[in-house]
Amino acid sequence: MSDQEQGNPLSRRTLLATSAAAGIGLVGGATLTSRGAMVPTAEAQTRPSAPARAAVQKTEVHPGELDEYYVFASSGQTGELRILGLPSMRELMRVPVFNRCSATGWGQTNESLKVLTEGLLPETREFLKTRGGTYMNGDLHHPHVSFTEGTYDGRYAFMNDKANTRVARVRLDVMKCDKIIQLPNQHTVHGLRVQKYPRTGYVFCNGEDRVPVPNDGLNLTKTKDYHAIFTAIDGDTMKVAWQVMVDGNLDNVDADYQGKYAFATCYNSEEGVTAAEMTANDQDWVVIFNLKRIEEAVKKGDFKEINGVPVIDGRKGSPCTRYVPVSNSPHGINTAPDGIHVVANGKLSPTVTVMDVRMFDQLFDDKIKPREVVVAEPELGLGPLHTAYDGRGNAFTTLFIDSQVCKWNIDLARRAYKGEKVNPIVDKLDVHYQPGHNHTSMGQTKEADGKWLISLNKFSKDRFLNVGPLKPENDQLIDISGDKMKLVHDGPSFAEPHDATIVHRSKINPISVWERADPMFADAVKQAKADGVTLESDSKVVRDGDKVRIYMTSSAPMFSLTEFQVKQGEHVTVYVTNIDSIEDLTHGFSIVNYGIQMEVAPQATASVSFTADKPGVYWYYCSWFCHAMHMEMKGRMLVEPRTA
Ligand code: RUQ
Ligand code: CUA
Repeated sequence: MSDQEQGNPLSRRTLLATSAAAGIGLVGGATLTSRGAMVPTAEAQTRPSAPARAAVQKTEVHPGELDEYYVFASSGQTGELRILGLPSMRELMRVPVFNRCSATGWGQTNESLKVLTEGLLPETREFLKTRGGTYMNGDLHHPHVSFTEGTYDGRYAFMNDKANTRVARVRLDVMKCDKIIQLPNQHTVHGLRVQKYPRTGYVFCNGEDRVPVPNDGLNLTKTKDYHAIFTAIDGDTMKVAWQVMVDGNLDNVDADYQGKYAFATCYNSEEGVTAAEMTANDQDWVVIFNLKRIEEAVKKGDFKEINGVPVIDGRKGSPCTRYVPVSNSPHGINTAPDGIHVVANGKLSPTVTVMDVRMFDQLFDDKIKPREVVVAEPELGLGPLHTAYDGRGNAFTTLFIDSQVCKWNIDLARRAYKGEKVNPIVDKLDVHYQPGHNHTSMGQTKEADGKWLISLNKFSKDRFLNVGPLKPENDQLIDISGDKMKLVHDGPSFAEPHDATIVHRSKINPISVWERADPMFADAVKQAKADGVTLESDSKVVRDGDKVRIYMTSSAPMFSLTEFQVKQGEHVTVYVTNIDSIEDLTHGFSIVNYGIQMEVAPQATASVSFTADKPGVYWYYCSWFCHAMHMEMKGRMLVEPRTA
C-alpha cells in the first residue's frame, strides 16, 4: 500500500520531487515541519482529493443508520436467496427457496410445500413420492428483479435452480417465495435473466445440458440427438410461454432494452459430452433469439408440442435465431445500460466480444453477416467471466485467472477495433481471489449510477481467520466513483454467492405485517371456513375421519390452546394464526421430538401436517423470541395410544 493510501497527503517520493522543483517548504498544500514531517494544511485537508487518488465513498453505516442499497444475492448450492445491505455488506435476511429451512419451516409447512410441489413435473412428483415429496437441494445461481421500462419495479425476484431445473419467484413485498416451476424438456436451468422492456414479462431460462427430448430412456447414447432448450416463462403466471431448441448448449443469457431480443452464450458448439470434446473448436457462439418471430411462430402453430409446451426449432437456419461466432467457451453475457452494447465474456479467451444490438434487425433480415454485429473485441486479461457497467461508458470485467477486475472503456474498445492506436483498459484492481460474477449499483438497468461494484470471489484463502478446510468465499466491495477502483471491504460468505443484483432502496417497499387476505395462506383460510372456524379468534379441534385439524392463535406470550389431544395414528394439521399486529413480533411453533418447527410472522397463518404416530406427552413451544415470557409460551400435545 502506498503512503497516499495510508492517509498521508503526499508520499515521500512526491515530496522530494516537488520540493526540489519548488525549492520551498510549502508544497502541494502541505507544510514541512522543522523535523521534516509533512503536515497537511487546513486547505489540503478539506479540498477534494487529487486526481491520482481514487474518491472514497463512505462505507461505514453507523448503528441505527440504514443502507442505501439492497443486494439480492444468490447462495448457489445452499439454495436460498440472501438479502444484504450495501455499502455495509451486512446480511439482512435469508429467504429460503429451493432449500429447507429449520428456522422458518420452509419445506415443512403446508404453505411452503404447496409452493415447492405444485409446479413439479408429473414424472418428478412420481419420482419423489418415496423421497418426501420434495427435493432437498437446489443450486440457486442467478437472482434478477423484475423490470418496468428498463429499470427495477420492485415486484418480484426470479431465480434459477441449476440442480433440479426449476425457476422460482420471490415476492418482494413480503420477501417470500410464492411460485416454483420445473421446466419440461430442458436439463438444468443455468443462465436466467428477465425481460427489461416494456416489462417482465418474460423470464429467460437457459438449458445448459443437452439431453434427448423427450428424455424418456429410448435414446441413451446417440448424443447427436441430444438437445439444449431455451425457455421463456411468463413472469406473471409462472407458466412456460414457449421453448426453443438450439444447436450447441446454453450458458448465460441477457436481454436488450428494446424488448426485441434475448441472447445466450454457448460453450459447447461441438455438442460433445466430455470436456475435451466440448472445448475442441476454436470458436463457439452467441445465439440471438428474436422474440417477435418466436411469438409469431407460436401463433402460427409452427412448433412441436412436447410435454405440454410449444417447442420451436431454433437450430441453425431458423428464422427465429442467429448464431454469432465468438471465441471458444464464452461465459457471461451482459447488456450495457446504454441499451446498445452487449458483452460476451471470453472465459478461455482473454477477450470479450462486444456486439451492437442496433445491428440485430439487419442480421435477422440477412443484410449483414453474423460477425458484422461485433464492434469491439478488447483483450483484457486471463479468464474474463462477467461484466458490469458504471453508466458512464465504462465496463468492469472479472478476470478469474488473473484474480483481477479490469475497468475498460467501451468507446475506446470500439475505436481500437477499428484500428486506432488506443488502449481501452483504464484500470486494473487485484481482488482476492478468482472472481466470478461482479455487479455495479443499479448497473443492470438504465439507471446505472456508477457508485459501487461488488466482486464475488470464489476463494478467500488467507483473507479471514481460518475456519478449517472449508473456507468462506469473499464478496469484495469496490468504490468505482473515481477514475481508479478502490477496494473498501472484504465480506466472507457461505456457499456460494454466485450472482447478485444491487437495487437502490427506493425501488423496494416491503410490508412489515401480513395482510390477512394474503394468498400465501389462502388455503388455511378456506379450510377454516369449511370447518366453521374464524382463524383470528377461534381455538378448535376439528375431527374429520382420521384427520384432526387443530386451530389456535398466538399472542405474546400465549398460544390460545395450552393443550390438545389426538389419537395415535391420526393425521394432524396444526394451524397457528399470529394475532399480534405489532411489527417484528414473530412467533414460532415447535413440537418437541416430533421434528416440527415453523415461523408465524405478525398476522400470518402457518400450518403443518404430520402423523401422530408416537404416543405420549409432547410439549410444543414458541421458537421465535417474542416476549419476556417467551420461555413459558408453550402447551402440550397429548397423543393417546392406539387401542387394539
Ligand atoms: S455463472 S461465475 Cu452460474 Cu452465473 Cu458465472
Ligand atoms: Cu411467541 Cu416466542
